[in-house]
Amino acid sequence: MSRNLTLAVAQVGGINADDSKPHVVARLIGLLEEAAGRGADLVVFPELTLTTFFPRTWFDDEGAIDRYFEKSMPNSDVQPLFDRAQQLGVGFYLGYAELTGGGKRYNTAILVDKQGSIVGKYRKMHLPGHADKRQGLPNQHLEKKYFLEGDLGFGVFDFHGTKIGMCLCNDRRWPEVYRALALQGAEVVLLGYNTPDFVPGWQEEPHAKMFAHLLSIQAGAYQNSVFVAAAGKSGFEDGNHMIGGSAVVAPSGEILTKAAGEDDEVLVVKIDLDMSKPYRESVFDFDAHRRPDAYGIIAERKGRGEPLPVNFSVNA
Ligand code: CDV
Repeated sequence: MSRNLTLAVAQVGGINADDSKPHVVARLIGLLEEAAGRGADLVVFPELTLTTFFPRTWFDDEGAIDRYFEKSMPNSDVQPLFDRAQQLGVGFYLGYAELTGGGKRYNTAILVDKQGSIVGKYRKMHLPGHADKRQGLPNQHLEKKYFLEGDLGFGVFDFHGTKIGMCLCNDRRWPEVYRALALQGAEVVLLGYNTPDFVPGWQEEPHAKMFAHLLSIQAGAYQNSVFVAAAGKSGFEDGNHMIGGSAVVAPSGEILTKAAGEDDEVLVVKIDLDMSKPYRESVFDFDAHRRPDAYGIIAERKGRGEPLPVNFSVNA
């Protein structure tokens, strides 16, 4: 008997700095209702869903960023989303800026089950950008200034019988992320992202940005026999453009569904979780074929200044 999960990806068009959180949450509830109406079990929202992508802005007044951070979750602004999801019997993944009681700031995602309980949490590990103020540029990318590196590792969480891994935006470009999750048995990897056209020091043609985004999630899915569900905040936000391309990818690496535009858009796809089996039991049977003993051997020996294996030759 096949094991199915109906996955929804809620792409969110731009959110401007003066959009209030209740207004944003009402918008998310609209997307959630559409997804639930189309049979979704789980809805994926983007990274930093509740606010504009504020790391593009340098604030001289450190306190000015506080309004973008959530001091608790759920809180009074976000509770209506939790309540509506629980009423509809649908779970969700939500990215937001977290400020802990101890004053630490993280770029965070949570997984909420169909009963409205938070059953998983992830704090972004690969923080791109810089911490210094770059002069003469249209915008900054200050994730290294505003967030600490995540301290929770890459966890896998149970969502009503499905094993879910989570990551955020830049994480999707790092193959180790999917592998760390797949080695723990993840079946579906959830990803929220904000990918601006302009990133200081990282120039790519717009078409190359979309290509690299899709390449990363398709390769991650295929090489690890997982589904990847990616939700972007996209389009124009405070005058800055971010790519769309929200999508669901199968363990074959094929795109099952992809956003048509850059506005609010709900994608729904019913997946058969056992589709990963033929891959996991053959070409990507990790226990049978992976060679963790071999991968590090040359690099590690070189790093330690030790001689290479006697017969080692680059031409061997
Ligand atoms: N929010 C992100 O992590 N953005 C990065 C880049 C564009 C800085 C990304 O990998 O999409």
